[in-house]
Amino acid sequence: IRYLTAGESHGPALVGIVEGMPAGVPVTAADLDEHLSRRWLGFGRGGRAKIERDKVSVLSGLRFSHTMGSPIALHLANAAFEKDRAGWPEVMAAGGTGEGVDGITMPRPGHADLAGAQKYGFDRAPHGPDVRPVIDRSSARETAMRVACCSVARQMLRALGIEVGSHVLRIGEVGMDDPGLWREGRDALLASGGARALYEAADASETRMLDADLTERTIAHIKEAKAAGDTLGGVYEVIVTGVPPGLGSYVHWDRRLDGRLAQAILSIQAQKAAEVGDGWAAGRTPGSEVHDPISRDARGAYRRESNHAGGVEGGVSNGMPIVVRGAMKPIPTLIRPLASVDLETGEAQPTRYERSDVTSVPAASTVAEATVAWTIAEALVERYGGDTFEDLRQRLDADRERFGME
Ligand code: EPS
Repeated sequence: IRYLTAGESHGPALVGIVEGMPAGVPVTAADLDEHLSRRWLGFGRGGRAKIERDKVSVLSGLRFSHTMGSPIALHLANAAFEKDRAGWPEVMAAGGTGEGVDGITMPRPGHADLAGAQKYGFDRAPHGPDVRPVIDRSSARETAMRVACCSVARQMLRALGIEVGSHVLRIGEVGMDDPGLWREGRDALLASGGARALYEAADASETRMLDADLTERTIAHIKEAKAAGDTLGGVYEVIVTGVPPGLGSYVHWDRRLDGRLAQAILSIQAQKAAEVGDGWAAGRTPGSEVHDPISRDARGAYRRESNHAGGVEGGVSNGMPIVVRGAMKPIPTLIRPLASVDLETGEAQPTRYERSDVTSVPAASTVAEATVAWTIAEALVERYGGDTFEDLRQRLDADRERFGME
């Protein structure tokens, strides 16, 4: 299965194509909209959050609330295109010559601006340098269409009893560093309702954190950062429950599930690190405390008492929940100026402020749910194949029986 997105942040729309989904997967536009609205959760978003509504239009591929096996084409309008008074229809016009449109000549440190302009030649565009094309496609606005596309796969997982959820562990300096403080609460949620219970509990917090006291302290920290003209990054965790053993493979580098999960995280704008299971901590812990002992229950099913591996051993899912964490850098558009150089004059000059978010870690955590869901769905379709959802489900059920999964 694969998907493509197109669209600029301040162009008229985002579009996406999802290809290769089996026929017969139950999906509606409302299912996709639910995850799109979750992407706007979280304290610390800026002015654009008040403008966008993000309701998807399904142009093809679904009939009577099910996939048909044909490509699924999705459309999301950018409300900012019309509603902003920035003249986007002129600035982003597909035709004409662009004469009279001011170029953006100040690359912002931390954005794709300078490297992107050098790559595509916008540092010497027809009417002088203009990094606008880089800004607009590298923007995390694109994640709206990614969430829509990946949510199709996510609905397939849901119909198979596989759920994906996330919660935020840290924003800036405030975080849940001691896993002893939150692991029990998280595991109780997972035991009661799988990863869906986890994301629903996180959604109830303005920072998507499981601890109420920490949510309060984090909101205060975000307010301080905003007052100081600064921005904040953070760390979040994505968990997948209901995954059978056997997804991914150890036989070749690009089939390893853990490598593919890391790509799912690092493919998201502004993410700088990904870890599976104990991740970095495994590098400083002795083997006797890292590896998850194997046992067998009365029914003959293999069990693990712990999950330091994060559900993946040798690049193959082992039947335990998949655990992946991501780290996001602070948003590089700051009120406080950063040192840069004007591409027009070559002179040193501080950056100019544009509208931005103080933090979007809660949003990133929901986008990571989507991209991780896609990776799991892709590995599932590889293993069980199927032009029809029913065939895939029957093969998965047979495996679950074999492995003694309830
Ligand atoms: C973004 C900058 C902001 C965010 C945007 C991502 O947009 P603007 O430049 O129009 O203020 O609001 O996020 C979204 C639009 C979104 O849908 O999440 C950026 O530069 O990445």
